[in-house]
Amino acid sequence: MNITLYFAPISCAIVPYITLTEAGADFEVKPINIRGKSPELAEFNKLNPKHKVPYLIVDEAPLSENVAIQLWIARSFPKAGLLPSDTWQEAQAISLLAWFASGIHPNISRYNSPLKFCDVAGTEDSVKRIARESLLESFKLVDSLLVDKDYFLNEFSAADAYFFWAFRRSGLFDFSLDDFQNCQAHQQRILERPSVQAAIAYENTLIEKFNLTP
Ligand SMILES: N[C@@H](CCC(=O)N[C@@H](CS)C(=O)NCC(=O)O)C(=O)O
Repeated sequence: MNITLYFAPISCAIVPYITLTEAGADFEVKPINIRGKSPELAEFNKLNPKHKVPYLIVDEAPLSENVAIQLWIARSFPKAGLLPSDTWQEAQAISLLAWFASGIHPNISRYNSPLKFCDVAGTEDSVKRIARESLLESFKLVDSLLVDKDYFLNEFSAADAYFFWAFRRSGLFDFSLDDFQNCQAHQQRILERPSVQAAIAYENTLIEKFNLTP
């Protein structure tokens, strides 16, 4: 099986990089800079009409959307235990993944690029304020889910990898996440995983190559 991951630094494409690495999968990475205007990005946008990473090609067939990508990785590499084998627990993990992808991620995007969401003059700060308030509300809820827990479920799962990205990405913004002690502890715990360290080391090479400011 040939697996290619289209990956951009500082993006949520780090989630499948982590889970493919956890799975011991053999995969090729195609790096792109989604912030720039390179020929690689133009090629990627032709290939993927959604213009978003992560984008996976498996034996020439494309798969988009992180939730589906996580489900595919988990089911293709069952020994890695990236989703619980119990059906109810698996549904809980997918519920978390879907919330992170559709409830939390869009507010990260709004805070990062408010003008993509409302271009009426003078509304930028308002879009950012509402996105920040929603993020803080979500992190408060996540913090309560992580009380006395190492992971969201019994073991590390794809949900931990996704939240790792969301919280880390939000930590690059200009507001404090210090109140969320359980999320902070979770972040440190996930950072210790070799898969995550490998993903970050690779991401750092691209941050340098593309001359990006995180
Ligand atoms: N719903 C998609 C969202 C993916 C997404 O928004 N990716 C961002 C990076 S974190 C992206 O590719 N942005 C490029 C752009 O908006 O131009 C998923 O869950 O995979």
